[in-house]
Amino acid sequence: MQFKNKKLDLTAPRVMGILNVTPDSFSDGGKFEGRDSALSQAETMILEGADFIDVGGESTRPGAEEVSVQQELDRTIPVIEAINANFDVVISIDTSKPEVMQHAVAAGAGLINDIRALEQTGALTTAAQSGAAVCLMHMQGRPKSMQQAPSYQDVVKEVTEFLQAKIDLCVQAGIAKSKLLIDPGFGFGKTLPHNYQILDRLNEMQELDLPMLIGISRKSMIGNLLNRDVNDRLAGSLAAATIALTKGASILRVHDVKQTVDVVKVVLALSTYKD
Ligand code: 9MG
Repeated sequence: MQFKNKKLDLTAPRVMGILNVTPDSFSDGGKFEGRDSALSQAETMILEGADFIDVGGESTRPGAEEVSVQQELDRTIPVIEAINANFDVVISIDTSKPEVMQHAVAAGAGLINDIRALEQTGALTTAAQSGAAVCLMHMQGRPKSMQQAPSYQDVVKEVTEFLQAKIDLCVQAGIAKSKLLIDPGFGFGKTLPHNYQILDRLNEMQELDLPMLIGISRKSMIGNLLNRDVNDRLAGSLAAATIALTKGASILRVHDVKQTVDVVKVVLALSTYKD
């Protein structure tokens, strides 16, 4: 798959390292706010095997406050420029704001990761004009209130239909299907049972015929199930990542790159050594 000027083969699963340059993200908020600490964390994750670095300047955790365009630009653009100047990795920009998408791609991002699936005014056109790849994620509601009363008849069917409609909109706007990724949006307007139903039936979403990106790392679907604090969710996250891989996930968006790369290698060994 092409990510602006970088190409990555997605026939084997890939790992995306999370780099939140925010003061308030749920797991790593405040840890990598400065350019130097962000660059050093990017380097660590690349050395551990990350093929993507997802740079985010606004927390998307439930209840998070929104930030201004300028704040998001100030947080993300210098970091993207520095990663682009120093490393050969696909940079993803985690944003819903068209202005941030445009500047981020100009600074070196090859993937737009939008949890709002290009719904903000101008986002669809900006993404199409940028030439970057796009990850379309499902969310019911908005981060501030999405966990208040999520409701579905058939969560997998509804998420799949939502993503199909977004794919159609992108293609109509001139974004080639070959530039799209899909993501069911674990934890975004979903209860614990909804999240595990999606994980169990992830393979059904392969009918959309696009690579799937999955973000489960350290989320409350792990913490609430196991009654674990956010820094004690590694084993649960790796178990869920393993299941996601066996059900067709192509990219795992994670905090713990080294351990997740090991999971990918173990899962891949099944096809390598098939008799
Ligand atoms: C930014 N962000 C937080 N969680 C995410 C998830 O599950 N998927 C994607 N694509 N982005 C996410």
